[in-house]
Amino acid sequence: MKAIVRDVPASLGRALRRTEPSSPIDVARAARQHEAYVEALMRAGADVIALEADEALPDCCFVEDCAVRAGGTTLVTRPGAPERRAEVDAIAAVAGRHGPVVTMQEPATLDGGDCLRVGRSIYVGLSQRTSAEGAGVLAAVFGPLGYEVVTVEVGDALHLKSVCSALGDERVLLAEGTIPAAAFSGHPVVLVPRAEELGANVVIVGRRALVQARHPAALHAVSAAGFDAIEVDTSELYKADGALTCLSILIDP
Ligand code: CIR
Repeated sequence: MKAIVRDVPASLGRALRRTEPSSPIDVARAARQHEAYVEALMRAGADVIALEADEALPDCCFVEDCAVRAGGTTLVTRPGAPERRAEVDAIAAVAGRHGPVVTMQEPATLDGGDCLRVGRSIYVGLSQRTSAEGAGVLAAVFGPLGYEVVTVEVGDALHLKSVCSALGDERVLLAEGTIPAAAFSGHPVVLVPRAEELGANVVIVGRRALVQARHPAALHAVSAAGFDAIEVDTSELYKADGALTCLSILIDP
């Protein structure tokens, strides 16, 4: 498996965020945490493709929002935040070397953080970033490839995957009290306490799972599901609302 990542820009302090963090983003620490994340991906067996940061794009390390990948095809998104739209160019260039690429056109908007693929299902969150038109494009691209696209109301969260992630090809790891488990019809849901909301976002690479450090319920859940956990601390990036999945785009062969 390959993983696209993008370095942390020195301008990260100007990244979008929903609330001001209690202390300012320490960009050097964020960059070290990002390096450790990339090392964890490699340790899990991913072949990492690292892109340089673009200082004009303070959110550029949150690559997940720029593309959705399934069945060998990449949908390059039109991110919901206008400030982030130029991030997709660098991602589209790399994706083009790994199979067909479809580019989303206006007025549709969609962030990859709103797309949760579990086996042959893709759940798409309708959020402040992802529009019904964006979800429609997702269905038009991946439906014919054999994926069932199901919309989910995201509620208060920034993205669907701010509160959940795929625990392999069958299960969903979900923070309790956020999205109703019934939204993931047909897929068993494993709950973590609301206090571990960030821990519900894990990255699975083969039999390994990257898990947010200091989230014991999430750690237990991934281990009980049979994955070898690798703990990663991205607390500094979380000050800009980034979780673990948002720092990479996984490319299955
Ligand atoms: C944003 O607000 O767009 C970024 N600061 C954070 C994006 C996080 N993306 C993700 O979880 N997929």
